[in-house]
Amino acid sequence: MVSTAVGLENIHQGFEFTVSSTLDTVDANPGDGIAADSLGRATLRAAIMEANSLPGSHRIVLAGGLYTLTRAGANENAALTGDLDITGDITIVDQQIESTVIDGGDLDRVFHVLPSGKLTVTSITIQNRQRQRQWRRSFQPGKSHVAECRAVGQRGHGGRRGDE
Ligand SMILES: [Ca+2]
Ligand SMILES: [Ca+2]
Repeated sequence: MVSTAVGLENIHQGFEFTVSSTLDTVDANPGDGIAADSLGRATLRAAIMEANSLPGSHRIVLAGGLYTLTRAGANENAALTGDLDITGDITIVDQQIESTVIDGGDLDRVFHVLPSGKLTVTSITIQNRQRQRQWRRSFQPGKSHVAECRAVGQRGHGGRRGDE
């Protein structure tokens, strides 16, 4: 994927972050309004860290492709390692040009919505998650909305809808 700095614009009271790299790297400076790692790459994890650190409702737009989580370290709640922790108000969508897959890499859950967080995910396939039974906990009722997503298990138990 192209590794350019994120283009962002202020929409309503929040930001829109466009992810341009499928790598799994952390934001270099959370809170500066820019989703970028130390090399300027706008990654999904950087966008989530940035959105978590800013007040308001934010949108993260993914280009199609495979986003694999590669930073080992479960039981961490700052989105630095393992699952992508959501503490802000975040909507994740894809551009619906081609399919978008977020792969947990068997490291942890994919998303963890903490009590302060709110997550909406649309039209994205989630696969290779550990802790399959924590799907509901990862998307707490009232705090998250998962629409038109597919959850694909790691042992071929595919196709379970994740809209709950
Ligand atoms: Ca930043
Ligand atoms: Ca985590």
